[in-house]
Amino acid sequence: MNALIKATTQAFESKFDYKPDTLIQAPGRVNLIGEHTDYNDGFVLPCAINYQTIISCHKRSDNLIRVIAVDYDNQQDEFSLDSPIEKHSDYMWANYIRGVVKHLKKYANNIHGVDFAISGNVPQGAGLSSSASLEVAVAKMFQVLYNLALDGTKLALIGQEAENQFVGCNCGIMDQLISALGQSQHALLIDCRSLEVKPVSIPKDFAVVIINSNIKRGLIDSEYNTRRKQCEAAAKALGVKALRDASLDDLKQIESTLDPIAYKRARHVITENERTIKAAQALTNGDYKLLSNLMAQSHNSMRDDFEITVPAIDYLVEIIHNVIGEQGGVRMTGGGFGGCVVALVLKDKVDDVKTIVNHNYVKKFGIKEDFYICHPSEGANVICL
Ligand code: GAF
Repeated sequence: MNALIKATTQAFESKFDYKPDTLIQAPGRVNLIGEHTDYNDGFVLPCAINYQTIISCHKRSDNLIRVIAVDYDNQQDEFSLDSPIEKHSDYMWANYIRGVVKHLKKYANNIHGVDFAISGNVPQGAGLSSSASLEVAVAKMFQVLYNLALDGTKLALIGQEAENQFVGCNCGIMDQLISALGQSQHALLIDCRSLEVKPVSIPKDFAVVIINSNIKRGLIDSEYNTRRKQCEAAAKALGVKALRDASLDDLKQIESTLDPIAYKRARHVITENERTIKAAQALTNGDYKLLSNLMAQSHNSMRDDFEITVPAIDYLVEIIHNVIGEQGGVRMTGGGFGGCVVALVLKDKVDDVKTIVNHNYVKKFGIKEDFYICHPSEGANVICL
């Protein structure tokens, strides 16, 4: 984090010729269980991680927004709050910022301009929510600089609105919400309908290990939208508002009339909701055998029913499961089609996991993995030096 603070502060000073007075951070996330359930009004169990977006900033007295993207060769964007905010024609990164500002303006009419510099170390395109952390960091910056009466949930909703309506990705609320509300040493059980959150303690002797397959997440946008439509079709056939409202028995009753693919998608969501609630309970009770089984079932369901895993990810899950057994759990995390595996591992087993993956993964798939040993972290806040 110190390197990011230094880089953003230096970029700010050299471009704007004065010193920033506020530092903001917003984390990426890893989801322990509850995949593709958020947009079905269901349950998720993510934790914020100690990889984040950092912003060095200072408010302005006029209505200009000036921003430097340190990680994109110090590219710069500039726009005014006085004009309609349109998409940037060249810089994709700028659209996350423009989108947040455009949507934030609807809920805060007393904001003015800001100068800021951004950098982050959440791996991009790995399913660890680098974009959500950027959106939430920008929303948090305005909230802090202009003392806005918007809580973390509202900031997350603004980030999601920006992503859905401005960037054009139809994501659920999980990523922004955990980036805004994460708690140190806890995962959050989130009810994605009521947006109620319940902290679930992660035992100190466990590490949250993320293994990046480095498989580029191809087709993620189109496949994500297809999955959403299939879930909506299943909910409609069941006569419920969202799959959250259906049971496995309800689903079985309409099996003969439902498209078989929609049936499998719905079965994943319905069973994943049950597993997520049970997993939160298992963590609370210290029942790691149950947690291990639930994470294994979750992975199999993503592989067989939701069909969002790839062979390299299935392989990583299999070899890691063989090492940790029933003392912890492992599964793919995030939207799917590549990306990362998450493992809850006893700290004294972390080296064994690294060794088995180091020895086998590159040999079999010709790609080198990356490891991130994480700890569950605080959501978006002001960094006090
Ligand atoms: C992506 C989305 F952004 C989330 O809202 C969620 O649906 C997730 O995929 C799958 O669980 O991260």
